[in-house]
Amino acid sequence: MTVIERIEELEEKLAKTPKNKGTETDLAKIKTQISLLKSQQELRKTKKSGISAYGYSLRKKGDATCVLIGNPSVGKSTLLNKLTNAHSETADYEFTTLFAIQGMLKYEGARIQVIDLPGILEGAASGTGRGKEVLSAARNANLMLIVCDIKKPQSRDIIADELSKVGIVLNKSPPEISIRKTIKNGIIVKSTVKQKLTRKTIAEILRVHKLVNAEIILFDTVDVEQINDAILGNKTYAGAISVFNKIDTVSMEEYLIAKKKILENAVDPENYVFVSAQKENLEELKSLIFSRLNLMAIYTKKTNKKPDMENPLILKQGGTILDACMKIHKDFAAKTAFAKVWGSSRYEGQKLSLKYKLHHKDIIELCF
Ligand SMILES: Nc1nc2c(ncn2[C@@H]2O[C@H](COP(=O)(O)OP(=O)(O)OP(=O)(O)O)[C@@H](O)[C@H]2O)c(=O)[nH]1
Ligand SMILES: [Mg+2]
Repeated sequence: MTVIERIEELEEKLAKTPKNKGTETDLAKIKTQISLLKSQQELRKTKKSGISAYGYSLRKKGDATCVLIGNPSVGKSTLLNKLTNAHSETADYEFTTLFAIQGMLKYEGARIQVIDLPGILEGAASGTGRGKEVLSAARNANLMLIVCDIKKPQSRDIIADELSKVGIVLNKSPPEISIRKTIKNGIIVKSTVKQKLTRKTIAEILRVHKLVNAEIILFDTVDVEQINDAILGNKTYAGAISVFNKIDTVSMEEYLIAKKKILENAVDPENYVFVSAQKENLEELKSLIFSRLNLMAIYTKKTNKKPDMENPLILKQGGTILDACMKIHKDFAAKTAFAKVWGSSRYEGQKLSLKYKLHHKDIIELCF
């Protein structure tokens, strides 16, 4: 029996099994066997076809990376050229861009790498065109910019769907699950929150994965798929912004109607922007990119000097004074005793310890 036949057989069994509390463990076991086989099959396919992101994947640079992804001719390269110093060829025919091209977006002192990818079509995840390679290059980015033409807004969902088929989860954080192999005592299930699945079911899922002695701690309420994903590590979590481009090609009235309809159907309308890459300045998009990358700019100053407002330190949100020191040089952390903070501190120039969590646009003076 081939792997595909085995998957089909299990899927049939799953469909036939009644769904109630009494069959929960059996259903979970079948689902887990299916995910395990699918992931093995995927691995085999990738190895056989030699799929690599060659030509599409670029080395990460700057403080964070985002990719432009979408159907052909929606204006990805035009956007790249407008957002960054790059020059990517643009033309009114499809598949103008054949390889990844990058540029650097400078915003609020941050250097954000923007990668322009070739256009992809529906079916990309199952191999249409070079879709699989392009999607796999997108996996490395911190943020996806899904670009579509305002006249064809449905293409946003098609692209989001293709990304999801290769295991890229958009705008969600991974459930917090910790799994640790142990040397004895079998499977131990611990949970800090109420679970829908029973402990027995959760333990059985681990056993299907051939885990005999292990401790699993759940900090979120999870389903079977999420436990499987955590064990197989086959999901990538990334932020996404949906960019509806070419608004200059429709009348004001058409634009307002289209925008209203798109936003009404959106799951996360706060991540939607409407632009004209050709005509507009793209301040709103730049600002959204910066905030969705969860970056913050921290300005530094020397004693009795004005702060350097040109070259801030770029930290991830939630970063501390210690992280700021490390960003300058690792030796700085050992030397620094505390910092004076202007901005988020209770009063100007408050002396705070290295553990203090900074906020965007704080000014700090490191004291030795
Ligand atoms: N009117 C108008 N045209 C645009 C806009 N953005 C891009 N275009 C045009 O649309 C065509 C395609 O733009 P590209 O930037 O090459 O599109 P792409 O998404 O990179 O296309 P591929 O590389 O083929 O996937 C070009 O003729 C652009 O000039 C826009 O905001 N308004
Ligand atoms: Mg292009």
